[in-house]
Amino acid sequence: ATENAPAEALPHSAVLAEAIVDTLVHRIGKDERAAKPHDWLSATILTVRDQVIDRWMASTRSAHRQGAKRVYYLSLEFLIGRLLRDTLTNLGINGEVSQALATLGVDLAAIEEIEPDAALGNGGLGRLAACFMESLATLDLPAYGYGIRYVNGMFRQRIRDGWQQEYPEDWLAFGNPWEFERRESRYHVRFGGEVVAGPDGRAIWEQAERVIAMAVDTPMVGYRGKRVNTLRLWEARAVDPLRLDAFNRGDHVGALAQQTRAETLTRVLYPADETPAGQELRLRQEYFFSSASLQDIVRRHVQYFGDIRTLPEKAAVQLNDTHPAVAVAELMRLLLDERGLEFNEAWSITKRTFSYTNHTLLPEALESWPLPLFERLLPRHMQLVYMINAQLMREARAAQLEDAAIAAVSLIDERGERRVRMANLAFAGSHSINGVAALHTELMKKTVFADLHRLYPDRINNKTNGITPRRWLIEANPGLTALIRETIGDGFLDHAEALAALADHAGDAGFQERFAAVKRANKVALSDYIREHMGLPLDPDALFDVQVKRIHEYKRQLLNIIETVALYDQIRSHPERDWVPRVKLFAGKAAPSYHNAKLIIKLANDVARRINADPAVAGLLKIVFVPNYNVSLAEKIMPAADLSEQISTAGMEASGTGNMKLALNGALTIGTLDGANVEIRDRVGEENILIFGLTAEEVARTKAEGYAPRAWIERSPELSQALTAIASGVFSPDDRQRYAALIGGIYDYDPFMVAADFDAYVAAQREVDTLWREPARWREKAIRNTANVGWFSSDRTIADYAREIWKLTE
Ligand code: 26R
Repeated sequence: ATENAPAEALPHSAVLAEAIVDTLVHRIGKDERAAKPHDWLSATILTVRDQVIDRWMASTRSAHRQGAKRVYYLSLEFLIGRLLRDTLTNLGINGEVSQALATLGVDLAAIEEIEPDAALGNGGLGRLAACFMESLATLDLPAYGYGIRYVNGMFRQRIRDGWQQEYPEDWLAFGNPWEFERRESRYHVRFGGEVVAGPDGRAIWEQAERVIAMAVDTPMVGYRGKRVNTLRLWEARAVDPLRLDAFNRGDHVGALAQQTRAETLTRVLYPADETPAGQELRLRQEYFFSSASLQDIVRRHVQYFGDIRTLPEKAAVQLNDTHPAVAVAELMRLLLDERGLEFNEAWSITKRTFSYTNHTLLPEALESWPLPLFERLLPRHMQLVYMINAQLMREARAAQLEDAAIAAVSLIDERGERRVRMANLAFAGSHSINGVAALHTELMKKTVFADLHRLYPDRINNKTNGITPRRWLIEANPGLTALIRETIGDGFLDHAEALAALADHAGDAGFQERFAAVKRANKVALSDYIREHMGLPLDPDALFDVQVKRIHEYKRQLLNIIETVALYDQIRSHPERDWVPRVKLFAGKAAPSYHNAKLIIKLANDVARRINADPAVAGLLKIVFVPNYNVSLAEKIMPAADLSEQISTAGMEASGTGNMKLALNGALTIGTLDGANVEIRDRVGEENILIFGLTAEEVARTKAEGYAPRAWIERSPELSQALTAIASGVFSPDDRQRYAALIGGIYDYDPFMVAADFDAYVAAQREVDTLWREPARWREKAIRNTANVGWFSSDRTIADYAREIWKLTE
């Protein structure tokens, strides 16, 4: 009956319902009765996607028409998560789609929940790239993200007997309805071979192995659907997928060898953060996507603007850490060898085009490649690195740097086995080098980049990280969003800093009640999830104390676990005291090769097993390690947290972004003066955050003066007892030696200053208890956290990049 009615006469949801069924039938090939949940998911995504495409093409056309400068964000990682809810929110069609599906007997929330996460990243750096893509579109800035389409993203973590086990994450198993293969956008990427001199003296790179990079595009929708940008991920394909001669000889495997080798390139994400992979495949991945991206950028520029020399006016290429740093040498190659420019002009174009973000100061995370490997894989780039280095050395001499400083700025590390330093290459080839929080940027100037900073004092600048409030407030916490809208209106939806108006209500008892009710509902929802998935019941009225992030020694999950053991001891010894019921929640993945990180996971689980089963603390203390932390799980945890653990050794966490997500959702932070915690304190006010421990300067000084952890341990009975208990096997009766070395390391080395900070941490935790017993005070502080962290919106971060680095806006 509706068939001939004009579309306008129908409610939107009815039109949508028809469109979804039409998609289901004609593009998926199923009818309503045969459709499985995944078919409904695909049909819904494809239908929604249709609404995105017009805006997407309009966005591309308008950038072209205006001759706009474009941003290119090169990142080996994009930790996107799910896209359906995000897209519905940003298009403002959540309600309609939900209604449309309801008329078809389908629950939107249920199909949202089966969308796999696009987990093409490890942690902070990859998630930042995803938040940036969303904010770039929201701010209506023309931008492309460039990366790799890993067939297997971040591994799936299972906990078996308390140990982490890794399984491949098959996010493409049901296909990926968001993406578009661009079969026409292909480039050759070369490896190996040799460089010979051409007749005109130009370098010719020949006899190289070739691989094809094919573009696969995903639309990135901004809030209010203003703009749709492109995330372009490269897939590796063989030049000759099938060697028919070999096949016909009966060598069926050999005939496909090239295809297999090519596919290996974009098969898996390296699951290590902070410790460099070091293998050849990693360097191949880096060059593969850098080369394809730069070829694409140069092609687009020349096609639109005709002259390669205007590239820096029309393209800003941001390097997300050093992972794409080889792009500096690749652009030089394209300019010299393919466009015929002279070195000086090419070098000037390169420096004006690139900028580089540093995300870590940990020495072990600074990438460098053995020179023989680099030379064998990229012989032409090796020459270019030497040419760039010669120029750099001349400038260093001219600036009268002493020999030690010259050795430090060199692109080649000459100490021991010679290596190419990717951070120095990225620095030398960029006009801007930024840190990700104020403290981190200052430390960059004083430590790793001290000498490069002396040589080029105008380059280092700060851009404090941010998070997108769409995913991390509006979508993750609809209850809080609704409450805020009722209270201060809708302004904060478009300008996160308008959340500040909430502060006027922080002391209002009625508002506090409602704020607390939202938090409680979120805690019930998380408890339901944990009961369903782990069989563990939690008390939603307990204090939810969460530490969720990659497992790493510098992040000090161990400090938290040791404090938990000490607390357990205290509760048992003083059962008459007024203990605050707590749930200590941990989640996070360890790099598969990171022994101590995996042992810390096992310890958390061993401690949980013992404590959760002890009637002496029942109702007072529960420990839970939630498996497989990812973006979707974070969306459930952030809104349900009361206390946010940000307890890294001062000076080691570049920024942190989970700290921002938790504060935005009304958790109080217990933390060190590290990374962006410093700026969070500045904004929420000292009285609304619990800061403890050594400062970065004090850490450095204590170490310089000969830190002796054993002495600190002996002075702290609580710490001694907890360490002894763990080391002697109280929590590991099946293997009493399990933690002997881990704990022994704290006595003898303790590079992460667990012993030095322990007592201060315990004191801060007892202050948390005191506050919690006064709900009005706690709630007021929680509200002030939400009110005061709008500045940490990635919209603000991106606006700063756009103005100060990319020069897109005034
Ligand atoms: C070299 C290679 C193995 C590698 C090293 C480090 C691969 C990945 C990483 C991840 C690092 C650089 C990372 O994620 N850093 C985090 O970046 C976040 C976003 O800026 C910060 O908030 C966070 O503090 C920092 O650890």
